[in-house]
Amino acid sequence: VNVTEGTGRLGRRKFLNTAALAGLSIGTVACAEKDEGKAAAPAAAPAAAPAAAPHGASGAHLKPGELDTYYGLWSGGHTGDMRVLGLPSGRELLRIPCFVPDALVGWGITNESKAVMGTKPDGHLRYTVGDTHHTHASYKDGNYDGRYAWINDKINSRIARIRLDYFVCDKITQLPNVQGFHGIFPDKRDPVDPAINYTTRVFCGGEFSIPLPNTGIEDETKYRSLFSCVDAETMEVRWQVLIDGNCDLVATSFDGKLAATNQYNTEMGAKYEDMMSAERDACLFFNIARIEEAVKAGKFKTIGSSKVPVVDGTREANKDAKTALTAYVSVPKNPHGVNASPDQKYFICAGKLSPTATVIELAKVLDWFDGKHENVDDAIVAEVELGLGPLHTAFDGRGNAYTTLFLDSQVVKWNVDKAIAFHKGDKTANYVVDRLDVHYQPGHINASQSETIAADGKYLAVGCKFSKDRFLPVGPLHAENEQLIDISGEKMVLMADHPVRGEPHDFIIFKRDLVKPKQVYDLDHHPLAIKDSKESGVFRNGKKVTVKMTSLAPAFSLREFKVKKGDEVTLILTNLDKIEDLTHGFAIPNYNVNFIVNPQETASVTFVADQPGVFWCYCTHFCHALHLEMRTRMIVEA
Ligand code: CUK
Ligand code: CUA
Ligand code: CA
Repeated sequence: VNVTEGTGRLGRRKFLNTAALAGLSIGTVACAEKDEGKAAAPAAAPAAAPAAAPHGASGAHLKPGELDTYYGLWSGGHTGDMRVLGLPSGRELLRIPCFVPDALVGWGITNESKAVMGTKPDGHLRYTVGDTHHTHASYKDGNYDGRYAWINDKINSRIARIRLDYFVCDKITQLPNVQGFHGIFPDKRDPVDPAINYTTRVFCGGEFSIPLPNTGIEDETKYRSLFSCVDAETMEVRWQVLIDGNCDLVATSFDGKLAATNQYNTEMGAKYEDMMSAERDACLFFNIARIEEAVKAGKFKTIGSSKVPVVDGTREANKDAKTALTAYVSVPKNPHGVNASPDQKYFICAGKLSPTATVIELAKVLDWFDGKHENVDDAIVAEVELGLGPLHTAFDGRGNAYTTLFLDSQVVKWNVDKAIAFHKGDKTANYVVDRLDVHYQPGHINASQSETIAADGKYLAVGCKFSKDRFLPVGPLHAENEQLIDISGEKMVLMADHPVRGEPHDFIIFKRDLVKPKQVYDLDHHPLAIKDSKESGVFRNGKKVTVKMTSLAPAFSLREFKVKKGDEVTLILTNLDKIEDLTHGFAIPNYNVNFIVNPQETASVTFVADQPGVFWCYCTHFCHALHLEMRTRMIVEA
């Protein structure tokens, strides 16, 4: 397992370069692995390393009461939420519902959350499913600034923003004319205005090609994908780029000038065999300043009922480097992740169906746009073999990259400069530094502060898609295995396994002092806040009834309230408790109502009082010795 040379072991399984086998093997190797004896591998790897890691990063086990030093923001996968972890402990601290209703906080139940999620004309939620993959946070001066995080919903092409002061989702935007919105990355500064040294745009990759507009035609040669730019503040879609091929993941440069997406379907095939028919695909670069100039100059069209300007980024329209909006850099067959190195110089595409990583030098991409060299592929400074099924790459800030090898169930640590030297012809450059078995089939990987200028090379987390034998069996659905690795030394050291509910995909890890969470709301955050319990009462306007109530442990301001059968009731509840951690809940039996109000928070629900009777509305969140007594009666008169 301890193969340290850059090549060598790959030859025997080079079948990956041949088309049909490769696609199939991804599905089957995962299952076959255990029978091959790979499950016995942990004994050979330093898996038995004690929780106290030897290299200086502290162990994963914290003493009771000890706080973590890092936050992790994890995508929740098809539970449609974002998860907040403390690291290195791996303890889950919060789930932030975004795209999918959540019974704890009443997400999708309260009027406020429904307004964020989006409703149909009948008032019901438009969507109740989601599939989050990628989460990234806002930047300032090349590091996270603690304002926002964003997360994608692949199913319904929505982007959600999370406020990192309250750790809540405050806006969701659906991208027009996009299906399979996958990669997401905020820009890190403005390409033109040096004063804007922080995130103002978020780029979104459209993975599935569709007819534009989507008229339901079958001829897939007419399908196209769009790359979208969303305004970080307004969350409106600023512009889109019509492209050839598809988008997968997204990366942005530190100077704000470039964004890129890896493309696995340059063939624009509709069947997977077609999607892997070409030997090479692409990493597609976007020249942000030029795109915005083109939009300003009116060089765009719109698609269907969408008003969003769409510029032409297809190959045909962008042959002339000096005016090109896009550049298609060729990379081997069906690449997966694209990641920006913290030294600000490179984007790295992982090979997936090719056992390689491709290192693209950003300065040379900009040179091509400036007409300084003919062939944009000259920007490729390394294309080196790493192992089977490379997917995603993280960085330690010391010149090393860490790439997951899905098929090999390994993380490979490799030195970027040495890989470049090797590619240039120095065959003595041993760019592979270390390999570590992980359990099993890793997808995303990220290191503490990895894609910031403050990459600190302490912790590496790996999202293993299969956990197999690593946890107690709980029936057919296995937990996934998020593994934590100490990367502070030359050798990687496995620190801990963490079961996680499927399926996280991507995550970021950053120092705890980069966010300043607020623990109590400002009463004014809600225009309907009931600031004085004396404002409580039942206010009737025909069949519409507003019930205003406050909570102050252990009582609701109204001990009972009366409405009539058939009334449309809007109940507004403000929690007047100011004490940190003093949250109340509000449940109405048989009315499908349950939500919480945090200190000084206001929330409301609207429902039709269609069942007469007495309903004990009670506090669902333990708040006081008299929590069980904290109730109010809703009397619905027949
Ligand atoms: S994708 Cu899941 S492992 Cu959606 Cu980022 Cu690579
Ligand atoms: Cu209020 Cu429990
Ligand atoms: Ca392909």
